[in-house]
Amino acid sequence: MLTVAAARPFPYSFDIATTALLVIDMQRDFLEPGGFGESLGNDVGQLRRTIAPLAALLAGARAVGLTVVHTREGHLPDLSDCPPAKLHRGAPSKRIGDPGPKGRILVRGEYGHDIIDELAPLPGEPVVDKPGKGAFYATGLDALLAQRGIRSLLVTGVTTEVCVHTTVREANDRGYECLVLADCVGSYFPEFQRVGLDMIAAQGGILGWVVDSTEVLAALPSATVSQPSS
Ligand code: TIU
Repeated sequence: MLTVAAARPFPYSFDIATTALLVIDMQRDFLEPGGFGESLGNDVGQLRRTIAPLAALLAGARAVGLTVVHTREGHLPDLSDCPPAKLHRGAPSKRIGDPGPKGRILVRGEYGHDIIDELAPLPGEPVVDKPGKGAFYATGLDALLAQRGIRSLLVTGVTTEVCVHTTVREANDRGYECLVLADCVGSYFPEFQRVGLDMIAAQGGILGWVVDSTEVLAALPSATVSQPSS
């Protein structure tokens, strides 16, 4: 059993064999110009600070053999899995399914829908496509985790208050122990980032735990964490 002493509201313990690193929606549609995130009026540059720490955490997780699961939010080309309420919400400059510089907005199979190059999944790492904000809604994620005996989730990705929060709430209700990595989750709104993380750890960890990724890397077996070559 490994322990992350600095986690709030209290130390978080996990076993490598029963823990997965969950990387939520690190897609061009949210992190690069011309995609869904920007179409909603957001400054996509706000999310990019998550990339370097998440790449380092991914490397550390892979080195010790942690299960890594990626998710992508998006819809079938005919949008049959996109409820009208989602399609028509807000006043975006482009709607889901419209053509954009990186392909049709938030549509599976398009360039913009895929995960950014810096965090590309390795062969064998599951990529769960999801039509909603939560990664458990209308997906096989719960069964995939159960089949591998996963009980604890190290949660990363974007955005903190939307898909990360929804997924943590879904996971918490299903009995998973969620540790959210503060520097590896990002919001378009700095105040939502702070309050979103506070909401998870408040009330004695009502939804889970929060800590920076460096604390998790420090807790992993050191012999197997790769060192930069000199
Ligand atoms: N708009 C926003 O903040 N997020 C999303 O629509 N999806 C995810 O968070 N992945």
